[in-house]
Amino acid sequence: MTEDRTDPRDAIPATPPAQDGDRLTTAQGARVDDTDHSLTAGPRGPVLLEDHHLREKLTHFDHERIPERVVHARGAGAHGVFRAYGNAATVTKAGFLAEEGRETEVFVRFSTVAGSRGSADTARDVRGFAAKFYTAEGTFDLVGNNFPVFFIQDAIKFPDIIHAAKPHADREIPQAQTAHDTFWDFVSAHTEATHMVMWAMSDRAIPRSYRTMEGFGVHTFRLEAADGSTSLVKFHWKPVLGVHSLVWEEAQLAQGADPDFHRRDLADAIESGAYPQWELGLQVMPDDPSETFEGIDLLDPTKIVPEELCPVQKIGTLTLTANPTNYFAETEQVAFHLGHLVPGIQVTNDPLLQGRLFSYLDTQLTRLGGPNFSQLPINRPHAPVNDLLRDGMHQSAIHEGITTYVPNGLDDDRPTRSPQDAFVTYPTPVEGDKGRWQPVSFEDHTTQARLFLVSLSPVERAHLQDAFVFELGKCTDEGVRAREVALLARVDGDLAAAVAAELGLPAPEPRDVPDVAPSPALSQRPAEPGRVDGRVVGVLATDGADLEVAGALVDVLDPEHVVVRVVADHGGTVSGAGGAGLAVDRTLPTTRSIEYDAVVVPPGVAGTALAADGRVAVLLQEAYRHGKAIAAVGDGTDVLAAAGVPLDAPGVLTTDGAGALAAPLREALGLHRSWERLARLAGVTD
Ligand code: HDD
Repeated sequence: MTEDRTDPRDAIPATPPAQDGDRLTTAQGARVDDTDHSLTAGPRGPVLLEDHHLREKLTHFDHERIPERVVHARGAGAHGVFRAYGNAATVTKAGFLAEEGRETEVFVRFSTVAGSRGSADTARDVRGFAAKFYTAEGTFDLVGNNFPVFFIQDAIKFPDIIHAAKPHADREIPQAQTAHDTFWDFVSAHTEATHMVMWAMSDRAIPRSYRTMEGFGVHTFRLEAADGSTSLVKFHWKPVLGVHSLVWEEAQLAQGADPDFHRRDLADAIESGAYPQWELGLQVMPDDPSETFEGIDLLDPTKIVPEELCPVQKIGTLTLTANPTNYFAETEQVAFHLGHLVPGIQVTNDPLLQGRLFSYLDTQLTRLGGPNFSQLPINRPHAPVNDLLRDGMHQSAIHEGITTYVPNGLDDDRPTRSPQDAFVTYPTPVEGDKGRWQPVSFEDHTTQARLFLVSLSPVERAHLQDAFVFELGKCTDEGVRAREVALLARVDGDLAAAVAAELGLPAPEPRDVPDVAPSPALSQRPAEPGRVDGRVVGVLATDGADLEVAGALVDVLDPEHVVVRVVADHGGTVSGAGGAGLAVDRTLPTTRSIEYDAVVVPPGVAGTALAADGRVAVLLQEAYRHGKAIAAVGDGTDVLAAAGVPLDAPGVLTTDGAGALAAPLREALGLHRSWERLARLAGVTD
């Protein structure tokens, strides 16, 4: 006789227990009455070893940290969705790219490279742009940066460049920056870094926001279409809001005033419904056996293919719609890997890419404590998984059966294998002698560095020059500075001479420089006003001022997701001239100019204690120096004048009435900065 019993295995929770029920419990589910007092022998006696709750609590806490990423330690993530246009079907069979209208969940992590997890967001650095697509055919990771090139051509040098960029080994300074001897010692000796160094010294290295950054897959990938044809491609992310940067002083200020500047911006934008968007684009090139395009070696990660030679074809849109619920569980534990590939996307022989294929899996083993990291919620594929991997640290699946191998006769030879819809490595021919080779086509290190330089607008070039002066000025070794300046002379004689002069070095010997035509797509200087979502306008306010302007701006700019913030001399509310109250968003002690893309002075502020506060003058002067729109309504002009802001300067808007301000202010925000003013300040012609 069989008893009608339930299977006790059914009671095993499918997911790890967390926050189940209202009662506080131990990790074993025993209810807890007091978590604030240790078990002691009498009110003043020693703590007892017997206190299992205390020991569990402290032990768990002691192990709360995992090793931070050796690079890209500081990051911010978000969830979103990718929607394919369908036009990529001609080049790839990857369903998430090829099928019109197909939506795929994505998790993106943005990061800086050099700084540790607690470093500031606005350091001059490359930004990581890593996207995990949870496709129906398996997970695909596009692990890119906001620069299209890299410092080195071969992964074997990666530990060296990173050691050189990280803080000095003796004192562990400086944090999160390349403005020090070892970095410049390395890049001045490894001339292949020259192109990337130009990007790193440009405004691209200090983005205004993650939302206004381009992203690049950097390497050339091989796409495979349903008909078996292949092409060589480069991936691009194009931000719908345009590409915009901070200016250097602003980036430096933010490091103190708001070290979470980018992280906050991303989370606030998503929370307010100003969903960040990028279009994914492809540069598609023939899969020629030479693996070159117009003479550019496509396996060299220090080279771009100018968009003018091969336009970027947009194939879908990524929209970030949700912030992580838990930073550690999602942003910290997400594990990217270039080997996470799906049918239709193949790697090439780029030696940097090849080394990365090893490093990313390897690093997760230490960082996430073992080989089962793909079982962590954020790393779980959204496609069905049926692998033959078993056991190991942190195994949380309960596998069934005894046949952990194939072929097998005990389970009908399951799981089945077939090339149908599988990732099958594309058969590219390989031959050659084993050796540590340096391809001749990898030897030109200056042409594209110059291409980048000559493509910049005059203001961007001036900023780049200032960045060289700052960074090399922080190097103490004169030999390092001189070597870098000599290298610069191979890119541009004027730039090298100007940097040398500011450093107090002799002018470098003139060198022949390559003759290149500019690629206008490389400049960030906008030709016309773009979108303004998430931009912030600060309105100075004090009791008795005419605050109608704030309301007028909200009416016009709010539908475009512009945030209008009231900045006052006290918290709570300010009452305007008409008596109406306005909630205060920021007070002088807690704010700094970096928080605003434009500053507005309404009528009635002049002559008040607010206007006389030195911090208002600093705020306006910084906004002026940083090329931001500054507006004054009525006698607000007196406040600008008192702060030394020239009323006739470009980007300084003065009107009599609140209503007339919104349209010109919107236009100024759309241009990001007054480029004309920045040009005047830099002493160049725009
Ligand atoms: Fe890398 C992290 C991007 C070269 C080794 N890398 C990492 C991240 C990004 C990139 C965005 C952060 C991922 C995240 O948010 O978790 N890395 C790049 C790009 C490169 C590049 C665009 C050149 C084109 N990386 C590169 C090389 C190596 C590595 C040549 C080693 C041979 N990268 C790593 C790593 C990291 C990493 C050590 C640290 C944490 C991680 O992988 O998961 O394995």
